[in-house]
Amino acid sequence: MKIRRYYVQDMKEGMLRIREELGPEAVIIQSRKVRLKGLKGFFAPRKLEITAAVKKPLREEESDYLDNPRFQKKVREEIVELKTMVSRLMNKGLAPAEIHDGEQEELHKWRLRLRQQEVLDEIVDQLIKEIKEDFSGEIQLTEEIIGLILRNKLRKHLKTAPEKGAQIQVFIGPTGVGKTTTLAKLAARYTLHFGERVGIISIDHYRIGALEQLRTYADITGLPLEVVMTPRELQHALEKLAHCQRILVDTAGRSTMNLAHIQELSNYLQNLPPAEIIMVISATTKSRDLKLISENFRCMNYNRLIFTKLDETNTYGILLNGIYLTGLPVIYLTTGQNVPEDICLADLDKISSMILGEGE
Ligand SMILES: Nc1nc2c(ncn2[C@@H]2O[C@H](COP(=O)(O)OP(=O)(O)OP(=O)(O)O)[C@@H](O)[C@H]2O)c(=O)[nH]1
Ligand SMILES: [Mg+2]
Repeated sequence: MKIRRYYVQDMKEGMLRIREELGPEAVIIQSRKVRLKGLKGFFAPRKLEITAAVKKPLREEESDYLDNPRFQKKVREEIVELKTMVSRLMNKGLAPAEIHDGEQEELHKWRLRLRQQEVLDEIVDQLIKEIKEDFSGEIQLTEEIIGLILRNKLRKHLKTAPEKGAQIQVFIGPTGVGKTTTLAKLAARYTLHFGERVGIISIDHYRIGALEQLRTYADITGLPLEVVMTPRELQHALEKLAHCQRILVDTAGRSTMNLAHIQELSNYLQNLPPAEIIMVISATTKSRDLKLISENFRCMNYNRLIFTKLDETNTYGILLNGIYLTGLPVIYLTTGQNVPEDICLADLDKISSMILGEGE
């Protein structure tokens, strides 16, 4: 209970002051006419003394705090700071409403950057959420620190596989992504770089000219080439090339939408000895199509990825998206039409830098 005493001219003035200071809940405990102390009080008319009380007054410290000039100054400063912050965001075309759930500006910048790289929204959300949970309030998350944390996280989420994992490598994927070109690059790499005996098989008999491309290559390099038309012939060809340390199998590109064609090709691979079935994906593929590709080709039981045509884009989110959607590791990246040079081993650091837009 808070009790206060007022000296006023009359009850009307007293009620006004009590309302103002103690609020509408205040009650008058006592009122009486009194003469104020001192000589001045003796000659002046008598005053009305009112004693009023309120049950739940403002806490002493609280009311003192609000009245405190230092507190008021701090509030004014904070308002100025907020105003500056809002106008800064507006100037950058980043309206406050766009701040994701009140997301810290630096974190939001990275969110936008990952989106620009066309990393799938669900992956961006997950990465940012992890950072928020792991580092909430512990350290000042500057743009640079967030970049380092993201790099670390990407290294964990991305997957690569060493080369030469199996004797047989089958190249599958949509049309025109660079399967035959990549096979030629690798045939040269294995022969020239590692001194291996390499054999080539083609089960590509759909497109006119497709076989010619490989035949010319085999003629120039002197590598044995077997052309097969049925799954049974594939078995025979594999036996014929059994002496090779590496057997590279080219397939006809299948339209992602033509499930019958994909299924037909998968029949060839049913009784294959353990092999690397490599899904070749162009880095220029749209995210939505990537989902379709990863699902529609699933019946082929592919177990590795190669990304081609990295030279034709400057957004690299597809590397992370592809690994995320398939759960599979990448072996190689290709970066141009030149055979054999435009190919390199997939490297976690290199891929992370590309996705973070830090260039290589
Ligand atoms: N820019 C660029 N072009 C590439 C790359 N790899 C292949 N290509 C080109 O892509 C085109 C198609 O290449 P192919 O190797 O015939 O593609 P494919 O997947 O075998 O095609 P299909 O057998 O018809 O399904 C050719 O012009 C290649 O030179 C690459 O890494 N970068
Ligand atoms: Mg081809």
